[in-house]
Amino acid sequence: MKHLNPLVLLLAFASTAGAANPIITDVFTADPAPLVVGDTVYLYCGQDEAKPDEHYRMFRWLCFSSQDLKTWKPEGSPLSPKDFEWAVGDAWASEVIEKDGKFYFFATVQHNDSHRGKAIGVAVSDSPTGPFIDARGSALVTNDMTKATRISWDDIDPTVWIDDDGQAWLFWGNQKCYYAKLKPNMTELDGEIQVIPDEEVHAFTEAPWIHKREGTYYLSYATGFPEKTAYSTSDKITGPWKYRGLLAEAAGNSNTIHQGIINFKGEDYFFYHNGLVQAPSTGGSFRRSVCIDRLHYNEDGTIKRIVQTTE
Ligand code: FUB
Repeated sequence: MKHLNPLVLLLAFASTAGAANPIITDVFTADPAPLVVGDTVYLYCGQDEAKPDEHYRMFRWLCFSSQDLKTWKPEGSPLSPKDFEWAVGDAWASEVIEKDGKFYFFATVQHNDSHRGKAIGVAVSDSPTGPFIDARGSALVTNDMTKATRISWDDIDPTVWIDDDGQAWLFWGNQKCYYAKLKPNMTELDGEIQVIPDEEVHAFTEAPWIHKREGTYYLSYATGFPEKTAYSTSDKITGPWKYRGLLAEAAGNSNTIHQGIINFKGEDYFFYHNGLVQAPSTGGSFRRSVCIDRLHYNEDGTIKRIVQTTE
């Protein structure tokens, strides 16, 4: 039998090591929010710590960094709900954005006033890896502010977009997609909270994410339940939005999928989570794992259906 050169074997392994889905295999990770800073992608996600028969148990957010989207360096936990004195737990979905050299961590938590339900806080740091500190000492958005509130968990899943004119916008929601301007300090809303009309976001569930390409704004979001990913487009950040169809089918063995989209080194990527078995542990809707797959556009700017892979 012909023996393979061990160096060739090593290089073959090294070129794929870490490239497989899920991208993190030693802990369960959910709600990916990727941020590009120069030649590095910082990935923020919640850690799922539920046992196989438990529902959400999420005590902290984790950060990982990568220069090639294959090898991920753990950067520890830059923030937890305990860092918001007015919160009592639940490290649900988040997004971090850079403005003027500072990093703003918009995070979903459970408010300590049970009438307020889930709420959105904002923490700030000079570094993408933290530590982040509460920038307000109170919730940025709470349940009693949104006029269309019907459930205690509708103020979740913040996503932030800074437009070409420097204006920052916050989008969030469950069942309804809300949006509002942020003041230049990034820590206060500026003006009324708006609601995107239902017909502009088809069967909106949660997890809005904004990105822009060639003058078109893309609003992607989880639709239905179990969730798939859908998207709408507009030529203005304030809409009106036109529903464009499905972007991704339901994620394996998870009721949620929660996507994040970036362009990195000229290529487009779709981050999401699934609940597939992660040897030697069982996955599921509350034991999720972050995955990455390629995102491709058609010539007319519509997005091709994401192919979920294990590679
Ligand atoms: O991880 C907790 C919640 O599940 C998130 O806030 C939602 O987007 C869903 O993924």
